[in-house]
Amino acid sequence: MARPRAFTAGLVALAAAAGLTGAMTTGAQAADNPYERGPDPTTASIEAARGPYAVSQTTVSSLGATGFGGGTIYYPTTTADGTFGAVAISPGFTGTQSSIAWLGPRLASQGFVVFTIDTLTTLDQPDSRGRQLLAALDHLTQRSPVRGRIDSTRLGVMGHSMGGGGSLEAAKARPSLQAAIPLTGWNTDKTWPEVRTPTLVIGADGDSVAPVSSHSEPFYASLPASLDKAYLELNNATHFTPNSPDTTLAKYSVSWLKRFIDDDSRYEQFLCPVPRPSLTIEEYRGTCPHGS
Ligand code: 9J3
Ligand code: ZN
Repeated sequence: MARPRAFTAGLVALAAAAGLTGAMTTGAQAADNPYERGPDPTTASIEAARGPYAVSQTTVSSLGATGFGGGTIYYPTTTADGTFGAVAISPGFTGTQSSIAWLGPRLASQGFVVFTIDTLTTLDQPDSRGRQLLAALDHLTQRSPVRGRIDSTRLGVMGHSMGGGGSLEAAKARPSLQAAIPLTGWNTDKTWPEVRTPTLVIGADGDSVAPVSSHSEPFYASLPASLDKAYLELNNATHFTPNSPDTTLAKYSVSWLKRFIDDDSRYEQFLCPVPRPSLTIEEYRGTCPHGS
């Protein structure tokens, strides 16, 4: 894979010298990356309430789930575009899947199979939530009715609060995961040097439940310097901002999942150079450029 990629970069450089970048880039990338899905992205497309794919959904009963509490699978309706990457998402302490449900169709419409889960009990701690996210991914790829639509080598995890802490636990336990995104994450473990999964840590400036100074910031800082990682601190936001549709959270989550689950370099433009502070971004840090 490294050789064709370098070769493609060379072709693009030659094309740029010849003033042909626009025509060259699209064709070369489409040929180079078997995982990319959907049209070339724009700021409008990653900010949109819905992406290009129509979405269907199916329920997984707690009675039919092993090691987690069941949930809802959101997936692109079409079978014309091959397989998709998949993401499991855990709610936080005392929460149910309804608290993070908006992310199901939001992310699935961009071209992912998304599993919003219930936990075994609403009081489960982050380490348990991490194991449950992995059990949910196993269910998704091995037993669910949409298993044939999923590329089981291209999986990610997300979660809110203790579910975000759980997404770090899941990544630490299963380094084959391609992306992790803790949302206003909470964990008593502040150090994550073991993680090998590209991780976008999203915190909120006004979070008094999981203050960024004692949760998201040390999580980000402790991830390996060599890792593809980023820290997005939402401006004018609280611990519960991830429980409702949020454009900034969504646009960078979509970009991160596309960049690392689909290996889709078309989304690098939204991540690097790192976004500047704005009315919605308190702070953004990242290891740019991503990939190698
Ligand atoms: O999942 C969360 O919202 C974690 C924050 C919390 O309520 O911790 C209390 C122990
Ligand atoms: Zn640790």
